[in-house]
Amino acid sequence: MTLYQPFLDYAIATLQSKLDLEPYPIPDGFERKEGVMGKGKRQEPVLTTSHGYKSSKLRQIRAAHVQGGNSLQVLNFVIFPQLNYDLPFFGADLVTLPGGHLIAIDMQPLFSQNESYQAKYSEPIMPMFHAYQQDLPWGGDFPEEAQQYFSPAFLWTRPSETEVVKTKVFAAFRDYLHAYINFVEQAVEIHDPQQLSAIQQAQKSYADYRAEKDPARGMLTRLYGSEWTEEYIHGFLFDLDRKLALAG
Ligand code: DBV
Repeated sequence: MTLYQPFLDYAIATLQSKLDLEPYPIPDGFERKEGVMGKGKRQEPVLTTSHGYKSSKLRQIRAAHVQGGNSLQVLNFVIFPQLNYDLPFFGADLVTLPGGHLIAIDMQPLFSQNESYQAKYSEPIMPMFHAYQQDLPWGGDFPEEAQQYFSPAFLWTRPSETEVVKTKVFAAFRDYLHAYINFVEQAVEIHDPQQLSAIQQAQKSYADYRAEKDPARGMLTRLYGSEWTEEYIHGFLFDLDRKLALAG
């Protein structure tokens, strides 16, 4: 059992029990990919698996799970709502590298500057955020241009102990997911053309940003080559552009 497998299992089982999930197609060649990290005696096999689901309100629920031994574990888990809901994204980037753990969990807003949007989707979770921040303090610098994509409840932390990941981070992940599912259950379809167009623009901006700045690009390219990696990023991890182009 690897560090983030329980997170993935919990998320899928919980979403499955609360929402009516269907599979989301994973393009050929991306369900499972093996590679090798490091050189000589320090070579480690690395397995990357992909997981995809959808529901009536959620366009894509997807995970990339990288398992490469004690010093390389990643679970990147993102939920992209359908474009006719104003729901935030659920985003978790759980990363273990030789230097330690790097944890990002958030409900990433469509409209970070909008007060009523914040009141609807951030304020209700601030008490939970403050409670976790006691044990999971702010992790320091992160890219300034990314700030517009995060909410005030952004949990960003760099725990040094693996035990903290297994306990506190896991608890935060579960609670954020439950709060997100509550938002999903309450969300009502949007019909106003102006609002729909703003949502589509915000979703595109987020997906384009994530695809362009994917912090895993270097690691994935070293493991699996650039052709595979670019196709993985644009054809599965952040595929909104392609889907919109198909829809015409
Ligand atoms: N990050 C992804 C995907 C990953 C992934 C799809 C498949 O978006 C992994 C895997 N994140 C990953 C790895 C690293 C990070 C780091 C491997 C380490 C990179 C390295 O050190 O080599 C939040 N993730 C990070 C960092 C941030 C985030 C801020 C540090 C980056 C840095 O130091 O430059 N997650 C990241 C982010 C958003 C998010 C910016 C949203 C806008 O959700």
